[in-house]
Amino acid sequence: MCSAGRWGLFRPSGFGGLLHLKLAVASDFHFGFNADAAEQARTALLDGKGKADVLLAPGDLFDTRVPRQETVHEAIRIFQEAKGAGEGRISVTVVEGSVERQLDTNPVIGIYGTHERRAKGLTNVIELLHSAGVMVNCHARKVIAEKSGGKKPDRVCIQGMGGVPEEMAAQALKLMSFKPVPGCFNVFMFHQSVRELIPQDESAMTMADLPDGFDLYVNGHIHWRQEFHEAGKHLIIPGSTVVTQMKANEANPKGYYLYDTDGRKAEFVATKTRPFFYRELKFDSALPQQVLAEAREALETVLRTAPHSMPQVKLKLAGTLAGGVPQGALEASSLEREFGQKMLLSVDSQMNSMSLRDKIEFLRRMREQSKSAAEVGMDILKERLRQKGVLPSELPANCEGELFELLSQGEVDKAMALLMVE
Ligand SMILES: [Mn+2]
Repeated sequence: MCSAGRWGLFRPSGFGGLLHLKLAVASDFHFGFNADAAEQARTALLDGKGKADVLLAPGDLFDTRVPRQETVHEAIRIFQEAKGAGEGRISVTVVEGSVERQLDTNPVIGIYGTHERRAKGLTNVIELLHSAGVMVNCHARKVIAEKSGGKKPDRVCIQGMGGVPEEMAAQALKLMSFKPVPGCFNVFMFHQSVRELIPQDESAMTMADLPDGFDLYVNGHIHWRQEFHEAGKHLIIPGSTVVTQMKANEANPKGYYLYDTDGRKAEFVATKTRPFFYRELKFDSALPQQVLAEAREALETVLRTAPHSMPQVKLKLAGTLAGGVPQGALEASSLEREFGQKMLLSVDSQMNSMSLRDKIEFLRRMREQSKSAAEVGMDILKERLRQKGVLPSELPANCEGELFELLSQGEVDKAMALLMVE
């Protein structure tokens, strides 16, 4: 089982010849998120197994810290099926400190992400599967995959760090001081946000924080695929295999990266997933029936594009309703009922009943009459009450100020109580 320090001291023999290893990198399966998660992960892993020698999975393989046993069971069966890429020519050695263990299979090599991470002292599900021999948890270990059959053995060494809170990533990488292994093609696997790619994430680590000298860096966490070169570092992020956030950039094809160590090239392989469409419609002073008609048309077009596929659709409605039309008049949820048999529809209605014109009018009044926002607000409240047919004489004497005050602070019950007096 344990060879005598074969990798512990690392043979200095430089690697000279061509490498002919293929790596498949698939990530963020989010097992347990929905029914698509397991099926789409399986499709990507088995397709990768057919084309690559080594399968890598950089984190968020499960959706929750303590997944249901049914979910774990389903994942185990998929990981078992995915074992054995490279047609029996790959031998895998796991190095942990000074202990080396050669495996009798070629399992998926992964790490835990932010979704599986648990507090110190508690077991995360990726480590659980590692102990059970279902997959390899690469966190703080070296995993060497060696391909036999050529003139010289081709070796790839994978090292990695499981997900940590973003603000701790740079420090954690420094403390773990990862070093590439001579004689191997070196891969570094992690699961973090990267500031160069997500600039709004100010706590995120940067490319410079990654350990130097690795031939390839693979990351999970970001759900849409990216390939990035920065200061000699080649980073690939395959994105998730399932749509979890329903953002516009999740509508791009999903799949995995196939990386060839020979040409040092990554190729994205799209795999079959439930089609996902993101549609955003903008309106200006529209009537509810106009909004619904346009929305229906957009959804019908989606159905024509992806017939018989039960697509997942996110429809965002933005802009303004015609003046005087209350927000409640737009029944966007009726669309979900109407199309529910043909698609997995989620409508996000952000229609505002104050039109741009109204907003400009509001600001103009504030400036011209040099009134405070509260005073202008009270004028508008009076106007709206008049529109509703409520005459000032019908209100309790001099209550508008108090009524406005209560409404502006969200004290609806107290405002109601005020109107109930007398
Ligand atoms: Mn994720």
